Amino acid sequence: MTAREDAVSPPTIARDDYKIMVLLVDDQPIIGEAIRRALIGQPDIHFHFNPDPFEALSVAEQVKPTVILQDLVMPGVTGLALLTQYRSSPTLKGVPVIVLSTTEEPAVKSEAFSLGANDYLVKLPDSIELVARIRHHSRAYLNQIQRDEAYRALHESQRQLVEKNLELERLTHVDGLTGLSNRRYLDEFMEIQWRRSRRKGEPLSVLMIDVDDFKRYNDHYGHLAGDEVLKKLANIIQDSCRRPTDLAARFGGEEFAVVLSPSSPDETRVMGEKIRAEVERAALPHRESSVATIVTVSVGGASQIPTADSSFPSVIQAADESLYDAKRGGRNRVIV
Ligand code: GH3
Ligand code: MG
Ligand code: MG
Ligand code: MG
Repeated sequence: MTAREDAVSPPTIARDDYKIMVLLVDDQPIIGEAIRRALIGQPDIHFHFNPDPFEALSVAEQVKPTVILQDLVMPGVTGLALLTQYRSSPTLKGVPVIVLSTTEEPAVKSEAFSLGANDYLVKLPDSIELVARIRHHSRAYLNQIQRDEAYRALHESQRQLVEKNLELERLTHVDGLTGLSNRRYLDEFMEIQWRRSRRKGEPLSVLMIDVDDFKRYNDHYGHLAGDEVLKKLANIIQDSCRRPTDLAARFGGEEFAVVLSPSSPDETRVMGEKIRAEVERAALPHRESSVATIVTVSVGGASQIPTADSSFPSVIQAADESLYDAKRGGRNRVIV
């Protein structure tokens, strides 16, 4: 048993549950008549005779045989050439082919098998043996189709499970309103970057960004309009993070955090200023602001080289203190 059969073992098709479709491709109508007569009295065996070898492929694709009886010697094209064509057709490549030939030459038989024939009968075969072989090959084919379908279904359900897990993982890391990373992911990321910066002796920098007079914004424009502002600010902040190692996150409420690693205090200040200026440029109206007539943000930043006795919250705390200074200093400004 193959690993595939082991993984999925669907019930074998019972003999009466399927219809057998025999397609005979032979240039001689008299052979067609003889095979038709041999199959009389087998209600589950359907028969289609095609005397035109040039039509063989398209007829086979329409008829959907469970087994093909294939003549070898025909005018214009050989049965072995047709066999090769069946084997390279996506819809026919698995269909069993019984070669029907007048020759008993071992070399011909050998070539037929090497080109993908499943069986070889010398004309005219005994009708009991013919029926037995037709049943045998059709059953094997139909069982294989059923196994393939069960395997595909299993594969599909596994794929869906993997996708659901990825989606769940994404949801635990993403802020629902803005689509930025959430606080939980920020903490995980900071922990990793803090250790990495410590190993390398490089500074780790954080910007804390807080909307100015946002309570007044909500009071005047409503909470839903406030949510829309947060989404727009999130986009502006995300767009400012160009380096793959930069992370933009929603820290909570109307506060955002950006992690920059590695960055000097000067680079950190430049980045903070860029974000502040982009928010200003967006010119989102805010009539009740104490600073201007548009939405503005205050930004506090800090840059620290991790030491053995420090941990990542210390750089967040330092950035938060700078933010407080920016607020006290009049808002809409950057202090690093
Ligand atoms: P400051 O300039 O000092 O930062 O003033 P502020 O009004 O922005 O500061 P404060 O901390 O007093 O108010 C923050 C406001 O942010 C209060 C709260 O209603 C609002 N806020 C927090 N989270 C959300 C949110 O998810 N959506 C909306 N619309 N508002 C929020
Ligand atoms: Mg012939
Ligand atoms: Mg705040
Ligand atoms: Mg605020």
